[in-house]
Amino acid sequence: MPSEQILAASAKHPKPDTTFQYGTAGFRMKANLLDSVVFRVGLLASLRSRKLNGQTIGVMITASHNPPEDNGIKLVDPMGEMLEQSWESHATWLANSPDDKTVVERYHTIASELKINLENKANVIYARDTRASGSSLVASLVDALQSSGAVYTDYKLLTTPQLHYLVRCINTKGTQYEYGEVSEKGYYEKLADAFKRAIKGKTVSGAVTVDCANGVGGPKLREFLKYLPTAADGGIDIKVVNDDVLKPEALNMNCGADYVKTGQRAPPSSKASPGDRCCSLDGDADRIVYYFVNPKDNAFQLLDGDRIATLAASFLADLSRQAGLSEKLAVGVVQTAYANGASTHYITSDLKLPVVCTATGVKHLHHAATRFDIGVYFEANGHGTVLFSPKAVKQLTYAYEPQSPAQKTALDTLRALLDLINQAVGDALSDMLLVEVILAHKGWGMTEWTRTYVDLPNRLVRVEVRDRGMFKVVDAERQMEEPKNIQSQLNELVQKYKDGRSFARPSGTEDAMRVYAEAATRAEADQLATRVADLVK
Ligand code: NG1
Ligand code: ZN
Repeated sequence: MPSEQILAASAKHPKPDTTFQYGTAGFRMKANLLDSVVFRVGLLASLRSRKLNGQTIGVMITASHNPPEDNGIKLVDPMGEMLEQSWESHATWLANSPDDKTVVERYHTIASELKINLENKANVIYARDTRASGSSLVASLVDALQSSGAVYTDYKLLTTPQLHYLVRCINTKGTQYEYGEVSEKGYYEKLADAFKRAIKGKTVSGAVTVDCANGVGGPKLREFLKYLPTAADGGIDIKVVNDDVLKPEALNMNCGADYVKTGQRAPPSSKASPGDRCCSLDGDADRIVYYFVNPKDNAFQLLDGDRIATLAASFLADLSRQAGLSEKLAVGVVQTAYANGASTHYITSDLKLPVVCTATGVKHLHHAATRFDIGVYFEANGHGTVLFSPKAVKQLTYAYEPQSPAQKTALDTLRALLDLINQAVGDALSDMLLVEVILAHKGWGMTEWTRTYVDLPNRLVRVEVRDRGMFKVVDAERQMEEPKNIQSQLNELVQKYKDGRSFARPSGTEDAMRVYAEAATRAEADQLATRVADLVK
């Protein structure tokens, strides 16, 4: 009997005295607290697959940019998207069951409330990043999958986006939306082929140095290089750095996308010369930021998610115009309130494209991007991708007939990008090739890219508060509704600063408030952030 098996298996994974919450990035915390959570998420993965008539569900064990001693777990839905939001509360509820008996009871309650036929097949695939705690957490996951009778495949070490890719490939296999071959090799082949088509006739100038945060992106990028043409063959030269995965304590330490974005500086280990094009991935390779040292003034210049979004949006809008498709396909950009105001202004005033602002968390951006035919979404921290609607896919792949050789050329590039860009989730390796392709097409170096707009000075601060639950924010987290008096005081403060903008919101991943402020000068942005922080303290 599965119930007895689940009960017995659950007893091997006792819950510590902690309250868990499935947040913006699934469950994430110190790895030593996660054993019971992983077991219970495994049970939920079985239920989710059964609910969806045996479609394959993904489980990723990673804590992304967090320190090496952390880990985390998240579920991937059949098309490679994040777990449907309504299921997050089931995950939280199951994870907080006080004892094994309650685990089994809640497992059955979820099944009966959601009318899940427990006789249905359950199919689950999983992978992990390079953290030392990963393999023991996988063992807990396997206990759950076995005791709940799921069929499962272990994909071992993968980047988060690679797992999302595989889930989508499996569930679209044999349909008209077939996404790719179901293997890691299939992922490299698909992207490498798309890259070759997208870069055709253009030259990538100089090499790009990729800091892999000493995470899973390192070995995966090295493997990927075997499929990518070098510059000598009309491709790209990629220098891989910070790819030491044998020293677990090196993960995300003084390197990686989060280090670079938060500190606005290159990793101290960087040997790049002024002008060199560099980028950094995070620990599970779903985020990327670019940067370089400007040879003119030796100043460090960051090109974050906002820069990638604006670059991609401008290129895709140009291509769709050149292909004769601009009337048919609506291009738009999705950002969060953390996007630099200068980038938003550039998109609306210069690119003349619509911008939608959503709450923090990729699931919100992803959802909003599906409302455009070509929806570009990025968080400022470098997590994002571009989504093509079913209508866009139809136009690009067969419905639209180009009227001239120029239109045909643009259409071919769009088609290549459709395959190059990961449609399931933000993917640092795919995003990097996208950026490289666009720079090559535009004939731009880092200086030209930087010149598109000037970032407004900004400051992000973390504020410890007694209870972040008392803060209620609305309007894509830009307005504070509760406590009642704060927003009007915040407005008064903001008015005093030229180009001032500020908001405060409770973090979804840490027990703290985050305050963001921007203004015309660095000193003013700092001051505004401090004053708003004082308001919420
Ligand atoms: P929180 O802790 O809710 O601010 C952070 C990032 C998000 C997102 C999530 C998930 C900032 C300001 N916030 O969320 O953008 O990436 O983590 O990892 O960067
Ligand atoms: Zn990540």
